[in-house]
Amino acid sequence: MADPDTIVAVGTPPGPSALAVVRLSGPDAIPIVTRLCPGLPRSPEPRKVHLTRALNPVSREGLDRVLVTVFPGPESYTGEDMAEISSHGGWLSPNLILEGCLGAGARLAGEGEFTRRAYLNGKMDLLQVEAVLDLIESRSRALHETAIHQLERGLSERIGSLREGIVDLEAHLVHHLDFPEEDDPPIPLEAILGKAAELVETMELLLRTAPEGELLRDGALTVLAGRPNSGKSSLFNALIGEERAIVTEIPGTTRDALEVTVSLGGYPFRLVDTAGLRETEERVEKMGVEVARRYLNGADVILFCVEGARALNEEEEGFLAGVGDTPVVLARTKADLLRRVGERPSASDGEVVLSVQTGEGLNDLRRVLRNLVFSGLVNLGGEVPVLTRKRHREGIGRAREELEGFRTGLAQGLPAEVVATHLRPAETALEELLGVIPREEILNRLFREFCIGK
Ligand SMILES: Nc1nc2c(ncn2[C@@H]2O[C@H](COP(=O)(O)OP(=O)(O)OP(=O)(O)O)[C@@H](O)[C@H]2O)c(=O)[nH]1
Ligand SMILES: [Mg+2]
Repeated sequence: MADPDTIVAVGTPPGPSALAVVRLSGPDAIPIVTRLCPGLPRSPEPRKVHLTRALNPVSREGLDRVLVTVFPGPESYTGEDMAEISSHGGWLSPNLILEGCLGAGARLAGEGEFTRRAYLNGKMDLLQVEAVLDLIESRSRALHETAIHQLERGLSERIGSLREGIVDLEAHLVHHLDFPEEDDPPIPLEAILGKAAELVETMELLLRTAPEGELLRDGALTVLAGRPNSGKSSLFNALIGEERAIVTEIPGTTRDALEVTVSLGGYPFRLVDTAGLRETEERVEKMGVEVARRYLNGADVILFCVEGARALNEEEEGFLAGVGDTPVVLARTKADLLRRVGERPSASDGEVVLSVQTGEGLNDLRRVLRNLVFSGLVNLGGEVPVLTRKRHREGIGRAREELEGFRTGLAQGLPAEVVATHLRPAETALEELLGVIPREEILNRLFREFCIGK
């Protein structure tokens, strides 16, 4: 590989803040930072913080008082020589320092280029790269925890040991083949079959986390639905903790669908408030009802609002009968009004009695939603690494299929050299998951999601 450029970026978001960090990586990272900060020793002590002044290397004008740390490669994030300059935040300091670095010979980093270099230099595998992205973007504790676990190689180690298991199978099989027929083979066929079954089982355990794991990244699409005036927008506002949707006593208030991602009980939900469902000739409301139906078609869960204790009318029963497999939580709204008449519905499974006025039932609702959508992950309690991307599901799915082909073939008495052809593709699928061999198109797709400075 050609000697890479030295890249630079501001690693913190723009705007007023106490601190900002400009980072450099590449062969000239340390010379550039010593040019920018002439008060630094020529070879600053690694990983030690130096308080000094940053000057524009050309005009010599003072830029800020800064803290500088250098990380000579390979013991750095990217594996290259790196330097970090902590300055005051705001619009100017970090950008003037950035310009100074550019003037001293660095190039502006591309999206995710620091992490790309870390990967290409073997500092992290592809699953860890994805975890960096999830960690930065997570808005719920559940995704955050999963990302940290992945970053600490939780998933990588599991995949790594699956891959070793397959390599072992290959070795056993070779042994089995080489053995003269008259003697007992050192590893009986049953043992090989048993090991293959174990590997398939582990893969299936991982695959079972995928549907909920993938929802951790986007949030479960949760659509509020119900008759006009049933309290959908009020509940939406209460759950997001902000008065985002307009609430009035006039039926048919909401027209546009409003969408906000929130964490409920530590898990991410994409809440959508929609227009109340009813037959209407009013043009705008009718369009709102259409939009509501489109959202409902894609919903992971429906939060169906009905006022108080009243029985569902025919229209509502019809709606619920038509939602197919989509899980429904029935929110019995405006419970504070019920208390006055002393008539309360008894909460049952999938039903929550609540009031946005008193706040009663809201925590129950959060818990019910979490347990309904993320029951698998809640029950696993972090004991199994979670697959959070389609790429993970497809990779392990392919490996599982090949291994299953191997196992059934062997069990049916197909010759060992024939069934052995399943093992290499299974291994390759897992290697691609770890990114053992960099593939340009996978990298490009992934790093497009990053912003500059990561
Ligand atoms: N007392 C009481 N009133 C509520 C409660 N929730 C909603 N309301 C009232 O019910 C009326 C309708 O509430 P919205 O939240 O606008 O109902 P909606 O289902 O969004 O109605 P549309 O947008 O027209 O479909 C408003 O006057 C709210 O103040 C509650 O918990 N208690
Ligand atoms: Mg509304």
